[in-house]
Amino acid sequence: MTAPTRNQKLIDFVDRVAALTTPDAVVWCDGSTEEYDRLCQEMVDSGTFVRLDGEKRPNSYLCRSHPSDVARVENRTFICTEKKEDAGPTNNWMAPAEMRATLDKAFAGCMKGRTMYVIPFSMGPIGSPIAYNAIEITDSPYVVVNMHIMTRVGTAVLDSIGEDGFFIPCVHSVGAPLADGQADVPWPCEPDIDNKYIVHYPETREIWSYGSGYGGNALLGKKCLALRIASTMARDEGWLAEHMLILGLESPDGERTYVAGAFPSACGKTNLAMVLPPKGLEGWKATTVGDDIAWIKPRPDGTLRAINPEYGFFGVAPGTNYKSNPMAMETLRANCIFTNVALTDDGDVWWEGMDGEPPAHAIDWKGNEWTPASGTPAAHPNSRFTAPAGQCPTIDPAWEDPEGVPISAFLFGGRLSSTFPLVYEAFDWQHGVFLAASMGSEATAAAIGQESIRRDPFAMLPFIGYNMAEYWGHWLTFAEREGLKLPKIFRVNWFRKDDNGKFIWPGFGQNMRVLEWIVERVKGRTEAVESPFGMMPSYQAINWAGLDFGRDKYHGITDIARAGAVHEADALKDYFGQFGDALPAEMEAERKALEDRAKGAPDVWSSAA
Ligand code: O2Y
Ligand code: MN
Repeated sequence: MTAPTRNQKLIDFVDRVAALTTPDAVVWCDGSTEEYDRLCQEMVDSGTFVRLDGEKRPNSYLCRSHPSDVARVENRTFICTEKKEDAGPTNNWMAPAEMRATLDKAFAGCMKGRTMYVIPFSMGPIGSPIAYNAIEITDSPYVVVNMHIMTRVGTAVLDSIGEDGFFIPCVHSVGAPLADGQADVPWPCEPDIDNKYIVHYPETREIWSYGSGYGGNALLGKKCLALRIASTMARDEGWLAEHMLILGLESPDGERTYVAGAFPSACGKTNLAMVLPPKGLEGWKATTVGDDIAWIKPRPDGTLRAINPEYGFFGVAPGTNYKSNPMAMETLRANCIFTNVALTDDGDVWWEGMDGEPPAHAIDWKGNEWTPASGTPAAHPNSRFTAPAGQCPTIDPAWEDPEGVPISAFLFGGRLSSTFPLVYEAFDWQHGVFLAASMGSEATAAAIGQESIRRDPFAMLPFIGYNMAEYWGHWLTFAEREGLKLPKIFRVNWFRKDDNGKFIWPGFGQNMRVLEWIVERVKGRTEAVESPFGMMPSYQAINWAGLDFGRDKYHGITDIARAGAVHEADALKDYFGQFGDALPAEMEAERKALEDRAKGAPDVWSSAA
């Protein structure tokens, strides 16, 4: 096939990869519906896809991966910078030359017997000043159709790259060449985990992925490009590439405020991205711009404007239901790909936690007969839906605006059963960076106040493309930039428990009450009380209309035990220690300030009065 571009760099890149991997054919993807439908049909014919019932789940497919290829492989994910310290202590590092030699061997002939697809894609609206173009080369048709949903794919991207425009080269292979006459399998991949490689060269902006066909390992626009490579580009170019949802919050007077939020896994990030205001807050509206990644650039008017670089949602299926996330359920009605969920007898999908009774019989994610008595999950815990974002009923009217949306507040969450209050606001930008750098979720709870926190700074631990401490320094520089309208920064925690181990805060739609307080703080319309952790709402500062949530319960989710706060300041000393000289002095200064405030606080500090 002749290349549909005159960009010599791109033609050379494709030729080089084809010469190395020796596919049987090279296909340039045009992003059309015809292309999507044709590849899906080919995968139905080959046994990779099951077409779901046309009435129940129109234009949708089920796919089962190899049982060994079900999630991102963090221990096989590498950041290859010339100097080890530039990758930092939280990343796997290998020298670029050594990795290139290893990958040259792995990729040699690896596409034999397969078609090599060239996917031009844009992360963000094509041509947006916040977006970037890229090319993914892959030998997986599953990747092609998922990329159709997750990114903007096609000829318009080639036009945008033009004859000499910039693009980020991404190379992916499932790592399963076919010998002459060898039959293919439904999910080809390299079964040995030690032979899988998810490799980033941040200095030259390249991605090479070998051996896995699953999610973040293979859809290279997502974590590899939009976070690991983009975070390095953002550092070098003065912007932010963040693991954040983007949410619009429209008050009863019609004014819309945008917030971006970072949450570690299992904190309900997708649910919050599609939150519905609860009874009592009917005048409020929440709109979805993005559920996972935000690219945020300072614009000439001093605002920080964000785009969702993605075009679809790649969400965890189990636990998604009409109570936890009604808007996601509506988004999934048609035109979706489901990976590793169960297949019901009527040709629909099912997963643990879906509304209603489990089916009496299904085919589980491994393709085996399943009943509720089987004693194994029908859907894999990391089973996924790939769904077009534009189908979400709460999608924001500006979600495709090339100029992005102005961010007024950053939220940082975690899953913590004690000590950390429902919501608190940073005293200033530097304190906010400290709050984000120290966030995480609970690992174990040996005793109240003694929890061990698995730190996940900015929810970027697996996704930062350079030294984590230097990344904090990058955030700190925003305070020094002239004319920037800095968003306020908040920490939130929906997960405090009572003495019986029960969650106190109802969460889900009720989180809108916290978001309302945050908007009111942004607008300067409500007071806050100074606590050891930050500025907090008094009981009466929260809008309780429609919810019976008394002052006693409020104590339970907002009181701060001095012992817990002192313990946190102590624990952070060890945590920050690993970054050595790279740690910005401001982080230790903030840690010390927390220690002093905590030591000077009463046994139990309260804002509930
Ligand atoms: O398991 C995977 O390959 C996907 S991981 C993922 C997918 C969507 C959004 N976020 C994540 C994540 O790990 O943060
Ligand atoms: Mn994510």
